[in-house]
Amino acid sequence: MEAAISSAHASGTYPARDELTAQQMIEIYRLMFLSRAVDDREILLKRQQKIFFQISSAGHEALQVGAALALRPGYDWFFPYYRDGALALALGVTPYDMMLQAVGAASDPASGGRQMPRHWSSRALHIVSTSSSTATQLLQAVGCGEAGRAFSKHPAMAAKAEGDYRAFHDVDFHGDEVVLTCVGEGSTSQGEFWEAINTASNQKLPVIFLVEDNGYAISVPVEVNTPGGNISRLVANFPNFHFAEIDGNDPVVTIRAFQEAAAHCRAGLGPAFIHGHVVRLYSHSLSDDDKNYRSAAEREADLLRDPIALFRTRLIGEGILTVTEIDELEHSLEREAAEAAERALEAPLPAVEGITTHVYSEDLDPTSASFATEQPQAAAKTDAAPDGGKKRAGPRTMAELINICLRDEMRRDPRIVVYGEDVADASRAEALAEVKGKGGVFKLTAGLQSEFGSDRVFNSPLAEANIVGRAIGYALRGMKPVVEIQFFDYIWPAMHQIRNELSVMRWRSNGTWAAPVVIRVPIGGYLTGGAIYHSQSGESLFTHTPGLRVVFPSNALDANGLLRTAIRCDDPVLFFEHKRLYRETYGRAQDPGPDFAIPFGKAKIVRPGTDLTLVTYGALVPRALQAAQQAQREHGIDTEILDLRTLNPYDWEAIAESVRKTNRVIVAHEDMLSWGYGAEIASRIADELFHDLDAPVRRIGAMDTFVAYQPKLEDAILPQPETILKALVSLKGF
Ligand SMILES: Cc1ncc(C[n+]2csc(CCOP(=O)(O)OP(=O)(O)O)c2C)c(N)n1
Ligand SMILES: [Mg+2]
Repeated sequence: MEAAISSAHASGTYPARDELTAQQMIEIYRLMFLSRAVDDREILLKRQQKIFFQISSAGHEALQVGAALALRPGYDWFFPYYRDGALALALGVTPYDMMLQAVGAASDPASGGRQMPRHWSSRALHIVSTSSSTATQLLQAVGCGEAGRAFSKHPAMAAKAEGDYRAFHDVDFHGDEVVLTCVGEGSTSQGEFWEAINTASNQKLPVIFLVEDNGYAISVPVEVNTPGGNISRLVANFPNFHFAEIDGNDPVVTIRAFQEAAAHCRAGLGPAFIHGHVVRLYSHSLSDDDKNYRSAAEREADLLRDPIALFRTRLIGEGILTVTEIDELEHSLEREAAEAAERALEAPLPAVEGITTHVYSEDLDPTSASFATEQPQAAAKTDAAPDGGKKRAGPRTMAELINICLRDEMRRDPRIVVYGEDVADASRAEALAEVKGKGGVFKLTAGLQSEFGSDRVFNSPLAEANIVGRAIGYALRGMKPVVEIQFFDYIWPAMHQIRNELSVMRWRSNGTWAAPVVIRVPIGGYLTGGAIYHSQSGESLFTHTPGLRVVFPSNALDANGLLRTAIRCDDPVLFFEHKRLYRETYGRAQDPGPDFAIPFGKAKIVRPGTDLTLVTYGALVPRALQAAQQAQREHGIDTEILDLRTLNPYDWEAIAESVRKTNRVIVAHEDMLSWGYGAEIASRIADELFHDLDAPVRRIGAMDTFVAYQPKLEDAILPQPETILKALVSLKGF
């Protein structure tokens, strides 16, 4: 891409107004006017139906140009939002880049035609890929700031390594770097806004939050979103912040404000909050008409505060430019925008064949042989499990082998951080002299803080979007967050970050950015008393999300080997851990050692058989084994059981091979039957293996309801070994 740093930056950091040269004043005007000219040209193209969407920066230019000129592209980090055209331009995105976005050209540097225009992205400038979701970027900015601090404090973390995701993530950082993230005033109503300033404040992170307050969120005026109508008043008590509420229509004021904010952040004093009052001169977007909800008087009052008109008058009034000179400058900028548009309209469009490129990493394939070290190493040493288990040899539980894998990987890879609710041994680390430590409600992270310190293992606030949003920010910088959502039942506040950000980051940025986060999630029922909020399943909601890898081990050894692959690979992974299996006698194993990995997408035949195939995973594996043994004993039915182990990718070849042999198949899972994971597998079997089937494809799943507290109800709701036995007998007799 054309990532030329604008001439304003090339001339260095801007001085305060009384020191701004005439040349710098003209440069500010040039950037503001160019931004407006690009907006206006895009609007024309949209009216001519040559592009398909437009959303402008009109009225926000002085605020955004001020921000850009006070900061350093390619050094500081930027998490903008869709209205930040002038910011992007002033950071170094060119009008041609913008027009390529508008057209949706193959060479659109932000997304290759995948995203709407004005969804920015430039690795060279450190502009992280932007989504349409309001406020998700704020938590990512916080994680980015944390990562920068971690690298500065522990430079060894940045070391390059071959053989895992680190080979594809070069790290750059500066001890005094700043992160800027921008948001509209309406979007400050999102919970994630508050979650972000919470952590930035608490950790004194060098993040500048810019609220661009144009008084409207589409048609909703500020007083509806913000009690009292002023966000500055509401945030004023957050500690460690530098606050500034400013007139965002005057670029001299805005540059000064951002310089002061950046100085506060660079000095390590904490985050900054800049609340800029601006005007929205055009409607929300070209799909909106503000005449439908704003009075004429109000719109006209905004026009009088147009930052470009005001600055134009000032340049002329101060004798910096004559009317003729400024007219000439404006004409040349309009021509620049028009020429950029003409060139972009000629640019080749993206090829249809490339649509699925970058859904997953193109560099590191977690199904590949490099992850196939499945032969466990020679008998493990008798190290104590970090959760304080007694020194002993012998088989380990799934909980222990997950804990051991985390420990081994953290020893090997300094870029791993582990956090979530209650995962630390003790946030007040001094207490560890006299207490054992918590280490997770299921003790899966026990001992990790004690060994690796509080910079690498720590508690998050009780806020799931906070956990995942920050993890994305960490991962964008090349770190490996392995975070925990305490119970699957509480993953929903993070769903927005997972579905609209984590999974899509690589695809939407056309391979420029990636967020290979691991999210460990205890899941499932059969707990006796877990009920609705501690026993649900729901994995198909995540397998229905492209971009995510979904893992669901049924035993200790698989959990250990698959978690290692999850951590080393370069895709985001949802790692489901069945709570009932954590300490089960079934599936215990010796510690296989620190290099044991299992590739994704390889099912395991846990019981070979000839009469029919049972495809399953998770807690149904031991239940299926029990049913199959009984079926053999009492009915002479020889069942082959396939444990899928990973749900996306899944091992279609193994399923097909088994079905071709047995000609009968049942897909069984703990999750609800309707629209469940089995529906997809059953449908594909019916479609592709129709001629190999001697009987219909059957499915087993929970009743289409929630998991109940009373064990009698839970037993009836979830599939039991008897349910499976019945299905085996029925299908064999079909
Ligand atoms: C999570 C989410 N909800 C709703 C929308 C639809 N939407 C897009 S912009 C917008 C208004 C945003 O207003 P504000 O934050 O004030 O920013 P402005 O557009 O005024 O700059 C809404 C509701 C969205 N993009 N994301
Ligand atoms: Mg607004």
